[in-house]
Amino acid sequence: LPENLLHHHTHAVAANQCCSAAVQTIDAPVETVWSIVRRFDKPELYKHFLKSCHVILGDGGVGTLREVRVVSGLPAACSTERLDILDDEKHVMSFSVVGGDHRLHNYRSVTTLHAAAPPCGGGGTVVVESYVVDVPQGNTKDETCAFVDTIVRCNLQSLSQIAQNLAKK
Ligand code: A8S
Repeated sequence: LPENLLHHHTHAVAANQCCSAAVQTIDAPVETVWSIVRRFDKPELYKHFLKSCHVILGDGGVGTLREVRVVSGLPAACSTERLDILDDEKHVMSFSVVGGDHRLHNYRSVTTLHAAAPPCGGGGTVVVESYVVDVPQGNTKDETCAFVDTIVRCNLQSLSQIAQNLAKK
């Protein structure tokens, strides 16, 4: 296992929190996938549950704050998020939710990209995304993880589609 993989995906999880991770292989080079993931100002490029994003502070580097608005039909309206890690060499990005009108308090996620090794997917990318979040009042850990896992998996599938299309051009 890559050394930074365990490091970045090891979270301190309090008693009232839950955590999980998702993995997605993508048939596109790491740099292509990274060009999408690193754009903290444009998450709606691949997160289809978001309808808009505005940077409210910063220039896209660590410390930048964004406010995203969520499509209707979800138990959420908006979220304020801070960029915590953006490492262009190691391909690590992390953000945390610092406010907003939704139920995922203290959500924090880390996304890392890894070059896929031959024979399975040489030239491709393996994306690992892990998160930790408070379990909302009235919900169980399992319910919370099921809700978040669904969103994260949709985002990673859409990231895969977009990166693969970019790579083909
Ligand atoms: C991400 C991951 C998640 C985003 C969640 C889990 C969210 O944007 C949506 C619905 C919610 O209820 C919470 O990488 C929140 O964006 C789609 C508004 C935070």
